[in-house]
Amino acid sequence: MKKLLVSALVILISHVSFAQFTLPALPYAYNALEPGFDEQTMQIHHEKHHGAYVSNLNKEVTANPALQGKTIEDICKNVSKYNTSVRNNGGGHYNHSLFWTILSPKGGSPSGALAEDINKTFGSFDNFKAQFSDSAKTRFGSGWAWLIVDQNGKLKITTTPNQDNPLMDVVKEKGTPVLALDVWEHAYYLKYQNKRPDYINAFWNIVNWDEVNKRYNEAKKK
Ligand code: MN3
Repeated sequence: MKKLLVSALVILISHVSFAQFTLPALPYAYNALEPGFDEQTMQIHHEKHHGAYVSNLNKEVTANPALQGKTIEDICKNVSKYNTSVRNNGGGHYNHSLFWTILSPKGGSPSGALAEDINKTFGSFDNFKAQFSDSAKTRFGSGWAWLIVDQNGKLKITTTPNQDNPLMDVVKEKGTPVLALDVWEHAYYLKYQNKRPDYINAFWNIVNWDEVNKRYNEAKKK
């Protein structure tokens, strides 16, 4: 019996040590972003969709020693070295981890250097919102809209298909993401059905601009 317990424990510990990536807890309750992002969508999106990216990515890590000990940023930056499952699930994990942190029930607007840069680059905050919304609306199929600091330190709006992101060495427009919007149907279909523009409008009321400011300042230092 004792032996059995010990081997069960060993199996458990070795299993845990292989979980290189974990599903991060949301920094707010599932219903905190209501009415814009509804509770049921948030729960399924976080637990089931993001959860699946994490567990599939961990399966790839177990199968491929080259991934072991690597950060998710590192994997994204060198994603051309790995298979499609790493690209899709690694991207899915990075993108959603970022997405949850740039949302907040508080809302608000950009401030400081980011606000100035947005005005300088896009003319005004309203122009920026219009251009970003338009990119998000017209991203065909599943994908993401981004505000990035590009390799020349300039703000830029981009989109990527599937779970690709601007860190990846396979995308055309590279940079450090500071704001992200998931435009997969799973992000909005329960509440908004086919009305992606309504979901995008709701997004603007729940952006965590403190976090976006922080990401912008860090990206500019690079
Ligand atoms: Mn998603």
